[in-house]
Amino acid sequence: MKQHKIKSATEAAQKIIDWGESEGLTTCFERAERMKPCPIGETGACCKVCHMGPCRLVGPNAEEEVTGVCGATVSTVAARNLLRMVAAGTAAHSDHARSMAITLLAVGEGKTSDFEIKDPAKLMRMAEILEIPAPEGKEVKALAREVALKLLEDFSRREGVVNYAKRAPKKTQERWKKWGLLPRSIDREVVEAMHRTNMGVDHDPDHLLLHALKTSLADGWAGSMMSTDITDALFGTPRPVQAAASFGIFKEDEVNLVVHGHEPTLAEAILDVVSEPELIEYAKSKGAKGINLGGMCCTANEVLMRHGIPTSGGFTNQELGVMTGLIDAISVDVQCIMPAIVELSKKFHTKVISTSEKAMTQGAMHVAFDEHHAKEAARKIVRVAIDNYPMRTGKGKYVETDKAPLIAGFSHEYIEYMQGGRWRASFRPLNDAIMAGRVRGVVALVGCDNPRVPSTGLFRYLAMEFIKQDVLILTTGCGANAFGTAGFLTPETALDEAGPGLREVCEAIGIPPILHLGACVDNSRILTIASAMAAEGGLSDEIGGMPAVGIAPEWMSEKAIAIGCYFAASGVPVIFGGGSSPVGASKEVTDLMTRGWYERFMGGLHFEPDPENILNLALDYIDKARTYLKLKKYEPGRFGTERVLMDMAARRELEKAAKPHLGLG
Ligand code: MSK
Repeated sequence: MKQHKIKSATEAAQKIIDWGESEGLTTCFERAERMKPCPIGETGACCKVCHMGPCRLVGPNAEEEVTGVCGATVSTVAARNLLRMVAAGTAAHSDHARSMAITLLAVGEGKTSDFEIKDPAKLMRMAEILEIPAPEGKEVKALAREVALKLLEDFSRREGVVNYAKRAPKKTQERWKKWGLLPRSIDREVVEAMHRTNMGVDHDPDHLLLHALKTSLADGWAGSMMSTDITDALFGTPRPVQAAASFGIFKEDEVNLVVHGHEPTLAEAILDVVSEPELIEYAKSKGAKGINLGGMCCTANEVLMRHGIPTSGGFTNQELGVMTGLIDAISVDVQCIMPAIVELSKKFHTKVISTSEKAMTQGAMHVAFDEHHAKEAARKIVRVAIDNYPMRTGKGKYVETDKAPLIAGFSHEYIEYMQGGRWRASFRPLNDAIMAGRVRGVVALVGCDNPRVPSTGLFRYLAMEFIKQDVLILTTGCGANAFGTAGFLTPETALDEAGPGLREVCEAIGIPPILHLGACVDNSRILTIASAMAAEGGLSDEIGGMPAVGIAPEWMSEKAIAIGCYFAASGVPVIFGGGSSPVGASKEVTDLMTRGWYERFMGGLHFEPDPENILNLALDYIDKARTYLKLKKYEPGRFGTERVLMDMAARRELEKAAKPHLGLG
């Protein structure tokens, strides 16, 4: 019997991969094996910004001796390439944010009746931060309009600073000011990045890299943060919800419709119409018992966080989902959609439906979506899925039993609430737990899953090691999907796997040791949490210096680089795993991004392929931060019998508040 190579650490995914190989089907896993990365481009040593090249800056002493035709050095080229990645990643998150702001404006101006403000309290908080005069006296729609217009200024302001930069701790802002990093507006920084990296403009690696940080801050503290806020205001701020993950979410006797991509607007409209009696009747007329909505990638995270819609997994699961033979239609919006799913879907019965005017896929059917006629498009899509239900051929590998329970929905507001209830919401208990050494530190394990490593495997390995060592994990994006499908997003994971200090904290509050914060755009929630922890006191008074690290172990997207850079500029050491460094050709650039950025911002960006080294480097950063903050030395196993985190009355109140949401009581 043919031995299959392990390509995914998720058992169900591996079963489908094996089956696909035996059927001669092509997936990203097989293509990743066949398509070796270009060794020159991989390390940032290829310059193709003009047509005298592409110039390949290689050789034993390339950094000292080789230049491109124009004289650009390896360091200039590597820094320029990195800046272009950051600009592209920032553009992606922020254009998504622009769509959200435009939707908010449409709601505010009464130009759509398909959406409304579901969380007026969140809108009010945004208005207060944006210093909109007398927000409490305003009608919700009028306020939505003002908030939208104010946030839309962040795209095109010529001078000044993006609105939300003031949400960062003062000291963090001072560092940005000192180094000229305060972003003016999203479009301005992205355009300037493209200008500076055009042939013959900015050649100084350090200067280029500083603009990479400035551009990334426009992503984190403007585009991504406003997207998170607007989405919460429109569709509800997440609170813990129970749901399920993996391919077992598909139902054999129901129409399976999957929402895939990133933008939540259409998915929300689909969710609204999917239970309409006419559509249910229509599904029944085709022989189905009902309509089953599932998610994929980050659109999945959006509807999972707010409504408990189950997820079929992250980026590398998209082709495998089609190969179950059970998806009747997959509606895609923007970002991280493999064009390969269209060809693959032709071998099954699945209909792929593109919906964004920005994102056409050859061979897919297109249903145009816009926020003014959202439900109309949503109904069309649901009907396509229903019409396709009878076309199932029976071909596919359905992993029937594979479905893991999970708890998601940890917005920063809820994390604050769960630590003190409605009236005493704060980050005090978490800060205290870190100060005492119960919780050693916090790691954000985020970002893409990747077919070039056993997909989701690095997430699983690192998460288990960290929680054993009392490190609390925050997760977003496909990392969160990886943990969901692994069954790690339950409070039981804390009981079974966490170190004694972390277990106590998780038990007291009733939370998993890995908190699902949302889609990749919701990494902004981590910035908000870090700022709140700094404001709470007892740890660092800025984001830099916290016992916290960011890790993207399997990254692949330019968006991940933008996220890594905004974390680094905000004061968080970040480690990218999985493969080689995109600036590996230049020691100078590598040194600037690690040592140089750490000296200036207390953050930095490492590329480290070895999982054990990632673990040790992260723990080392955490322990160094503990020493720097003069906190108690972390001692493994020190806690576990005594319970002094909160007094009993406080804990009872917390448990009473948390249990119904967590389904524990
Ligand atoms: S979808 S950017 S593979 S996290 Fe947000 Fe996942 Fe990475 Fe896309």
